[in-house]
Amino acid sequence: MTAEVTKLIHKYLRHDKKFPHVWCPGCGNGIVLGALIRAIDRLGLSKDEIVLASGIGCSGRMPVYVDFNTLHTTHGRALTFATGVKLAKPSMTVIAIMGVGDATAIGGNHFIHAARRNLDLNAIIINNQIYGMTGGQFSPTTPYGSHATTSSYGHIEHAFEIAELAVTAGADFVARGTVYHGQLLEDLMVKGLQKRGFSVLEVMSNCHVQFGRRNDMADPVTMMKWLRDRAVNIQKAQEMTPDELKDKFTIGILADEEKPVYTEEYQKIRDRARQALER
Ligand SMILES: Cc1ncc(C[n+]2csc(CCOP(=O)(O)OP(=O)(O)O)c2C)c(N)n1
Repeated sequence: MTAEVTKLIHKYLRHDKKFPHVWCPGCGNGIVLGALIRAIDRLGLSKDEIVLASGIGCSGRMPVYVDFNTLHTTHGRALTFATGVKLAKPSMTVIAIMGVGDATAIGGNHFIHAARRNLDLNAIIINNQIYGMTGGQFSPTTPYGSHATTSSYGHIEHAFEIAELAVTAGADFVARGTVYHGQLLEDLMVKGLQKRGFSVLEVMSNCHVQFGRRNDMADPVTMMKWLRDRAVNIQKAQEMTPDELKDKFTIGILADEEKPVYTEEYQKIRDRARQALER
């Protein structure tokens, strides 16, 4: 381990209290956590300025391990808690880390409405194609035809494309990365954290234990190669035909807009209401 990594571990992780972690060996969640703390370190944000909120799931364990202000809440409700924190403490950098069930099944409505409102929040969604923690039930991103404990004869539903959904719902900043492309992931996190407004980062990740094992990719390397081979840079995708893009997904920045931010508009309303009462 390099001195730099050791420094980051001691600075940002609750390594002496909360480890060992619950994640399976080779889980992509560790890569997401690494990219997140490197991004925060690059931005020079103080640990006290950051709130990391989660729901329930393997990804939901992340706040347990980091030495920020942390909230480990109920399944599907990471964004609701994050919204409350941001409205009460607008100076905080508030990040919600979610699994696909958390963000797009039980929490799906919260997700699209947070995007529509353009709250100044950072949503990081770990898309591992499955419900990891509860044993591999299919999720809203399980690919058509693949296998899960609840679709053992092949999945007959079609998957959400989370980043595209976020763009359509109105998020100011939307990006997609993978756990294979580590440096890009870190750079996208830096950009998202710097952005005012709702920023969404979808991270294509590997759950080789619950998803890969049932789909001929039982080890992390095979799953990461599967992600690598399907990922297409968003600029390159513009020159490709729909046929060439079949079964691929784009990585990079999908949207970077500047709309009025809810948290700031809300403050203006409060000021106007106060002035009206004083008149
Ligand atoms: C209200 C409620 N419903 C269901 C559950 C059971 N449950 C816990 S985690 C989870 C899904 C986990 O999948 P995901 O959100 O994709 O996260 P992952 O574990 O894959 O990171 C479910 C259904 C729960 N804890 N609370």
